[in-house]
Amino acid sequence: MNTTKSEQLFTKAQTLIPGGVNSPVRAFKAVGRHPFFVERAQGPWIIDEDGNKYVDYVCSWGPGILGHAHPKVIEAVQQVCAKGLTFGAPTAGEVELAELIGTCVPDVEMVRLVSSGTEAVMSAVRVARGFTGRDKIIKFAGSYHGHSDGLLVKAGSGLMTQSVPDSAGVPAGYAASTLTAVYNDEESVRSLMEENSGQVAAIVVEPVAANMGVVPPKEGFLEFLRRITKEQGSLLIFDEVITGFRLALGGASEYTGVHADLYTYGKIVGGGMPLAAYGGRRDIMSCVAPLGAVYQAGTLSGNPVAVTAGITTLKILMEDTGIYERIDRRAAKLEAAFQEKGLIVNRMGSLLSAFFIPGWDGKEGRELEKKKERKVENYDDACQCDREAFADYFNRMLERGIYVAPSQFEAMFVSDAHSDELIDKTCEAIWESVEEHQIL
Ligand code: KE4
Repeated sequence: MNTTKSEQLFTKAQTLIPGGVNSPVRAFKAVGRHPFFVERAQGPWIIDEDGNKYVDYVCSWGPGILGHAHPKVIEAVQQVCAKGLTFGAPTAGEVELAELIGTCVPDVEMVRLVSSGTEAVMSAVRVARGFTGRDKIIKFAGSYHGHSDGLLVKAGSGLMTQSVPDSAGVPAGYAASTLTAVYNDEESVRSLMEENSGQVAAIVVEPVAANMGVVPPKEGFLEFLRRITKEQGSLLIFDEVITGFRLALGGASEYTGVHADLYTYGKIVGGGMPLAAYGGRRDIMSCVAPLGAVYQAGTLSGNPVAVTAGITTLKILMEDTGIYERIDRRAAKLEAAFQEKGLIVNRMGSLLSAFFIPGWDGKEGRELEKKKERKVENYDDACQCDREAFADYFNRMLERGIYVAPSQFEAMFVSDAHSDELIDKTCEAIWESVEEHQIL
């Protein structure tokens, strides 16, 4: 595969941009090769600067549920651009998008548009603190909620309750108000809530975790979080930046039947443009300035071009909810292909991850207990993966023209543009790529 132009661009980019990329995961460091530079994308295809074509299962980390450059979205964006790119003043489109979000997710009685998922979650947490008058929040090890200081934390060694910064530059003081529990572990949540009774403003959870690989909630886990937050006077925040409008039109709350107090959205809600949102109960959102005392603002919040992409995308999804059955069915085919090769796969709807868990235990080469009993139900489980085996699989898939996320801890996304024929081609590539590993 000729990658000359991408290599030249990457060399130059690294002299101008940290790591040569504008978001770390794009640097392909986990898979030991330089990234390709995208020239254009269409439907399920991404074409790089050297003309290589890939079937894209990253879908820009989630926004691309309709496939790239959907004609209706492109046409709507082109038309609205001609009217001006940004005004810093309210527009009718913002009202329409707010109404559409509330139609899709009735729990979202009021919503504020922002420019990124990070901003949405950061703001939702601030609102929860302002509404409850409490400082502490609980998140889960392995979950990612954007790069705001208070959420760039991880479980401290030893005491699970103490979080430590997960990035340089995050003051210990910020981490101190964030407690870290274990996903799918009710006891870890209960003990934190009891130790910090009356101090927890909110539990922030990915209702289907997708940043440690895909890890669905165990039966009853979300219902437990709903109960214990109510008991403790804390709020429940569903971070649906990935799951929103993907698992169902109403996201995880529709898919699971569990209802949160606040929700955050990104990716799909902006139709691929820089737009995200946070919203929920009217009494809580009434705390947001200028209505209430919780300040949050943004020059490009509710940007008319991004809003148009979001409106067009949501309308397409609302007019053809059959998309969800189609993408779920196709994702199930991929799941089966991985399972036939003995891999552990977690899937929820059109979100899935195959985990490269070593078939052998350490150097002794002793076979682990039967792989089929192995599960990935939290971050510690996910960290057992053989990342070298994953990197080999990634590169073998890329050589076959299939682009999956360049990290074991990211999800595989299926879009409506992935035809059954492409899914079958991908299954063959999986059988060939995984076949050559000795981890099974
Ligand atoms: P952004 O600020 O990247 O728009 O959203 C942050 C965010 C918040 N919540 C969840 C559940 C998320 O997954 C994300 C961002 N997702 C990553 C991929 N897992 C974005 C890709 C990247 O960081 O480049």
